[in-house]
Amino acid sequence: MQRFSIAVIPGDGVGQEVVPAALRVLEAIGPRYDASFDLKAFDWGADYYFHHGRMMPADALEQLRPMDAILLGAVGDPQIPDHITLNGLLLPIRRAFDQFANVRPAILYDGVPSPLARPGAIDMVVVRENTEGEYAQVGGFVYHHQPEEVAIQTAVFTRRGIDRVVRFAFELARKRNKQRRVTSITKSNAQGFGMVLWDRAFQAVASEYPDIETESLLVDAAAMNFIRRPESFDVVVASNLFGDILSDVSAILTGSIGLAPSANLDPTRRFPSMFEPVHGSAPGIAGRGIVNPLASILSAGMMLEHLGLEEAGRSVERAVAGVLAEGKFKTPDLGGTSHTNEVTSAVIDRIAG
Ligand code: GGG
Repeated sequence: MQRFSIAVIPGDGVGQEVVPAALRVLEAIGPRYDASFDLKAFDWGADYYFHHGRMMPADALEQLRPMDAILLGAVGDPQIPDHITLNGLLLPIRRAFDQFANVRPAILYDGVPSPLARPGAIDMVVVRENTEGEYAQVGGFVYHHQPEEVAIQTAVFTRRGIDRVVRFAFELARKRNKQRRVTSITKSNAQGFGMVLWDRAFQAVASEYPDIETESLLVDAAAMNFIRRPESFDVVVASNLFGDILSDVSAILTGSIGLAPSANLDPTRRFPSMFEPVHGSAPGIAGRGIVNPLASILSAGMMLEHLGLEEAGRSVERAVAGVLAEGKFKTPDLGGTSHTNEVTSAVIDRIAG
């Protein structure tokens, strides 16, 4: 029996509903693959902030460091500015554990309506640089809170940071063995330093992969082409901000952000990687039992793959695809009336069957 220690951070809003759904699936699948999960729950997030003035304790990273993986729900609360919730929990974890590749697959499953109505045609992965770029939090205020206030926000691009995420994207294109194409996204016509460095690094790494086709797009053209020809994308590699934005586009093209999983990977495996749905805390529907649990369940499937339980991960994805294709249990974001628990049970039934 393989045992894995999993840090569980449900966080805020619908995170409190989708993480228990993913845990139900893990509980069902573990025995089938001779694996068990030692879960350690952490009550960090907005409620913790209201009591302690911070999103997680000072030694949070030390508590997480020995774990095999982290399963996260969502962060964000209407009563707290979003930059506090994000910079107080999500971003420090990504940076401290060098989770430099944020992998966000977008697959159009059978049975899911897409605004572009091209069933089966979309199967792409956005690889988002996850530790630097526009999210580096370098800058400051001058004349803070005065009428002449000035804010400076600097993006940080390092050759090491670009090289490693671009190389990860090429390796992923080889491993997927689908279209064998990597598309790089920048705005290097306007951002003449960091993104020019990105273009140069991309070309240099690409020369090591003559078997993989390449494409470079400015982010505005990429936004257009995600809509116009989504089927042409295989692996897309982009900076922290552009990857975040484009993966919301790819999520909605494949039916719903409620179906979009993600993995924050430290591919070197020095530190625990973190798995979370792309969606946020969705306070508008939190507590009603109608949030789509599938993004969180698919994220748990990605965690299983990362832990070396590849077949278990694939069986989670097959079960989700089966539930979607059948179309009997769908949450409201997909046009249905099912509850979170019903969709989760349908996935578990398929795993068991
Ligand atoms: N599922 C995690 C979550 O709450 N994401 C919301 C969010 O604002 N994410 C920003 C980011 O991924 O950078």
